[in-house]
Amino acid sequence: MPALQTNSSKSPAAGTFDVVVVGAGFAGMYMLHRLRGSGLSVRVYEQGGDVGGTWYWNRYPGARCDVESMQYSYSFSDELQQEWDWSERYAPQPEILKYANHVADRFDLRTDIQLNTRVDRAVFDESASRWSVTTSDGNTVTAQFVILATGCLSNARMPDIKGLADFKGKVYHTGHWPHQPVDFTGLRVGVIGTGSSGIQSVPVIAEQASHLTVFQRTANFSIPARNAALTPEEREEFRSNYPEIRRFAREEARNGIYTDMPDRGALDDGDNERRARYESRWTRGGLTFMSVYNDLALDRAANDTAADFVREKIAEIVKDHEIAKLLQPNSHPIGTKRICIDSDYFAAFNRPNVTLVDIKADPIEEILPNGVRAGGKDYEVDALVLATGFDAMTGSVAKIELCGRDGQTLNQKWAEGPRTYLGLMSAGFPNLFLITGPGSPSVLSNMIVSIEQHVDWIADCIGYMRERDLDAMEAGKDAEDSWVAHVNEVAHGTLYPQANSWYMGANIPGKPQIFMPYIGGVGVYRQICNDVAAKGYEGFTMTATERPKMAASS
Ligand code: NA7
Repeated sequence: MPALQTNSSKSPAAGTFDVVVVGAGFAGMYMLHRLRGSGLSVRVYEQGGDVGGTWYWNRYPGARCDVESMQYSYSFSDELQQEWDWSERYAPQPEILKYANHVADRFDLRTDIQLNTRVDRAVFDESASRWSVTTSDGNTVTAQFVILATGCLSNARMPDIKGLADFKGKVYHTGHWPHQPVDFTGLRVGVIGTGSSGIQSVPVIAEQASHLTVFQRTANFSIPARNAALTPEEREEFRSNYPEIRRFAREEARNGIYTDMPDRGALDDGDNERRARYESRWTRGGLTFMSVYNDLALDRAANDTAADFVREKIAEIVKDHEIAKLLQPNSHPIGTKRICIDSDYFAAFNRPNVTLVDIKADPIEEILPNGVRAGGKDYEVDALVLATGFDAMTGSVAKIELCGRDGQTLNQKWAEGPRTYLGLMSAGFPNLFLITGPGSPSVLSNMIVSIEQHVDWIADCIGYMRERDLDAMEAGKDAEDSWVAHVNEVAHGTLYPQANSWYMGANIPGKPQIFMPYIGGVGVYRQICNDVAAKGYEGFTMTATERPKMAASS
């Protein structure tokens, strides 16, 4: 049964809303806050048992943000950013979830959020310019607008491995972790997957488990997080500089993170100077390793210098030469799969209780009731951790049956890959917005910066329509085609498409391989969106429904 809640008092009739928002993560919560501030009636549906989105589900050991928390936090309320105390440089998942709950309470959001409720279907009624939205509790409501705040990494993907259903021990997916603490003490544990979730959880599980076997298909680049407690002085320094930090992150940064901007390419420096720069970023830790030079995502020779540096570091950390070689990524340029941020990941392989299995060379044949068979060898395990990732960017949207004009579903339209104008709307689906949808910087950025930008743009756009009595808005097909072409062109001017990444949909068998996020940078993208709005929402059409004329009173 749904956890609560009341209809908004602003709702003109039960089950009739101005806006339905799908998802109560960081995007959905801020969207609700903005729309309520404009006097609209809003209902948010959230599948989870509480707010927080991806941070509600991803509770695996070692889960923490890979963007520094003083930056991975809302900027829309100065009181909030001045008063909330982050305890560490990279907040652990429980603290981020606590922050999400704090925001929900502080801005009194819960009254308009219905938890434990999935949106299953939404159908656009062209005559009324309204969506009819059906939820998992069997109810149907209507709304002029539907906004998908469904998250880019929220649809955990179970791998299709023979025998998995017959495994006798417990199976956990990192993206769908139990709410009760999991204790691996004394157990033999297998971790499948070495993306960010595997890399964060391996060192923590290794501390508990009697033995840990890590099954690696693709070795990944990872930079030390250098996580540490934040001192009051460090917090204060951020707070007093927030106006500039937030401005820079929104307008100038490529990835929505305040950092030094590179002024040269990797080959502009000699070997010693370049090494010193990499060394200094390695010591500083974190994602900004990739912004030491301005051509690491563009030029293979430049990229190789950074990749070689990290490979050398792995060889320095890992004592066994053969294991170090297996851990050194060679299949893709550094950064073209999301770079990972770790705390002692590579050092974990020096422990006597950790084994690395190269399943690229010796693929997993099947899961046995008590272990994993790979390359003809059996590895006994009592518990399995699947750190196998997500059907990213489109997975959660695809789970909803969205019927637009002429009965076409979004899944039909996107059968060959997602198509949007600005990542905000898809032609044929009027009044349906996506927050951080494919075709926007989204996962290539500090998500909260991109979320706030989209929420503000959408809220302003709805305000514009209401002021002018406009009922329907839709992306134009030509504008969408040009944008899709532009997104592809920019992506193919970089090294990113060289990796089999989830950015490309390559981790999901059968998913069309298209580079989904917009790589032009958040500052450039924001300017494009602002220009579109300033030109009266160029590329979109906005229409008013014919209303019956009132008879003139005599
Ligand atoms: P990722 O980054 O998609 O990593 C998933 C890992 O699981 C990756 O190493 C995959 O290898 C591996 N994988 C996936 N399916 C299988 C199967 N069937 N067999 C063996 N190995 C498999 O997901 P994460 O959860 O770690 O991180 C997602 C994002 O969350 C991350 O980028 C951060 O932004 C936060 P592959 O590389 O496909 O060969």
